Amino acid sequence: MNKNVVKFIEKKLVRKLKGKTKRKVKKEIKKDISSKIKQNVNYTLYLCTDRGLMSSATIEESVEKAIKGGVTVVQLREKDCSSKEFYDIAVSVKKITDQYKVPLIINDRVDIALAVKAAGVHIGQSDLPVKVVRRLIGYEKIIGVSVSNVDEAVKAKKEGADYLGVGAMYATDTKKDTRAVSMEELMKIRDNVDIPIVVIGGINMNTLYNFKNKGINGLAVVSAIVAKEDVEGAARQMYEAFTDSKK
Ligand code: TZP
Ligand code: MG
Repeated sequence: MNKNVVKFIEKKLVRKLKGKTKRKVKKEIKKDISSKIKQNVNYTLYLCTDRGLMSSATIEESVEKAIKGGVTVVQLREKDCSSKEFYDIAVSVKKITDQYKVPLIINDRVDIALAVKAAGVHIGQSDLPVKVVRRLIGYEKIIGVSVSNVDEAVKAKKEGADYLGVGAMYATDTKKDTRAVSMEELMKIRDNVDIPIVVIGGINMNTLYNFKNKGINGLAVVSAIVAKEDVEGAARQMYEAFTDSKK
């Protein structure tokens, strides 16, 4: 364990031991450690999968190539499949994300996230409320929430979201039923909410420069990675352009 984490736990211990039961203290410390670990998630290049769009023969191949190129988080986002199929894919993709130590987030489905021991779940405005998801999934798991305005963002954070997906920043063929988010609204969200933000919707090599040096933690991308012939190269190019560093 790193020195800072040990120091952090010691400090918390001293403060929390005062007049509390051992069980309560243990629970609170676990909660604090989880939130510390969750704060260290690297959201720089956040891949959302889409089997319908991918250039690769299998989703496993698509995810592995993307990770090799620099993807730091993978969200399994598979619409139009049965629970069993979604579960099977999740088990299989989790083997790859575990191998590369990349967090796996499951779109929509709390049950599948729990079943495969994923790092967390991503929910939208018409999914289960954040509070309910938190109660079901526990404080150790990551909850990401899609938002399109500052009110939704503030509410999501208040109810326990760990990060926000803000979009759609640009119109995209990947998802038609989106609400447009202006740069002004994005900046308002950034100023009012202190959890990590990834931008989504039409993020590619032309648009990513608009989000540099604006306090945005990462780029959430579907087609500009999975649909490209060279998935690894596309991810690498985006990672390097956004971070100004080599991958
Ligand atoms: N939510 C808002 S836009 C979007 C989602 C899932 C799709 C983004 O896809 P792409 O191909 O990166 O524009
Ligand atoms: Mg959803």
